[in-house]
Amino acid sequence: MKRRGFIKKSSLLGISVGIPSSFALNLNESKINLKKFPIVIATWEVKNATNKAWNLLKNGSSSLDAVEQGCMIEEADVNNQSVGIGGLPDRDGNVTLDACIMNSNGDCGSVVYLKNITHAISVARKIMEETPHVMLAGVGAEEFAYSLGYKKEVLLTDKSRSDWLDWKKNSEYKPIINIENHDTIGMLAIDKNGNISGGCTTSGLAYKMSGRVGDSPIIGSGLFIDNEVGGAVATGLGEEVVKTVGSFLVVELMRNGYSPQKACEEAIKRIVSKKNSNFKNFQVGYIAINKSGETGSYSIHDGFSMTKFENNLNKIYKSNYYSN
Ligand code: SD4
Repeated sequence: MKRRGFIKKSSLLGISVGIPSSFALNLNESKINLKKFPIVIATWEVKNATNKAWNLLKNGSSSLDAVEQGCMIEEADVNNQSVGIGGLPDRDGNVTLDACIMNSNGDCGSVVYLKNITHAISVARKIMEETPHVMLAGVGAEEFAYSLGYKKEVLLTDKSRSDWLDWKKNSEYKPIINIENHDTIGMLAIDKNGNISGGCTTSGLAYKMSGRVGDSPIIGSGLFIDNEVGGAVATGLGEEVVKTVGSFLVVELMRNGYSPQKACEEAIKRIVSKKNSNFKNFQVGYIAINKSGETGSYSIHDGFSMTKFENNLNKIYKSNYYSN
């Protein structure tokens, strides 16, 4: 595929230009087959997480409970160095977590720069449900969590500490292409009633500047749900996702008739076709689901994958990608 072949100048407001009206999603006429549900998808290879979510969904839990508890599996996994406990620290050695969650009513909660608490996704949910706010940061978020009974924990494991000390020898900061099979977890689920929720949780970029916050807790960038249309979630270099409001863009493209796959592809094209984009040096990936349970995933480079649990099958799908 040639780059110039997909350079588009369309703005967010103009994205429906060129889409035949017959192709655009007619929300009233869309036929939802509830028999297809539940379904859950997640970024990267996280079968344990999708398994947890699926079991809850099968037993009639809401998509919100499913994505929260699915994300918690990865947050608690000390071997996943991109999420929760065991996450790689910033360049000063602090593990700081970002997360957000969004339900089918369009309510959302987000936590940024959270220290000392593994389950950032649950704190985000509590912010959504128990405060008048959407987002809490840093010490305020931590104090709020303690007020709910969360315990202070040490998130820097021996392994992550020694990786950080190794890194400090050269202190080279490069948001290089990401080819690990574990990463930020973004999860989207549709429950038996056809309602969509999503969650996203991360320790952010390894060795980031102190105070840096990425896309993952930013509603519309790291995650967006519109229960009439679908949901999307992002992984990779957050700065590039924020600049294109990536997840909202994917959902809005689906509203305008794109399939989840095409919507992910178009959102990646927005990043790589930006003037002076140095996309060769970083990775971004999206996954998406629409109201009928169709899914898509796409990334800039090879190495991205999606885990999907549907029809009693928990499977990893390698994503198509734009370029090597
Ligand atoms: C961030 N998007 O903080 C996250 C990191 C990530 O794959 O997803 N890495 O920018």
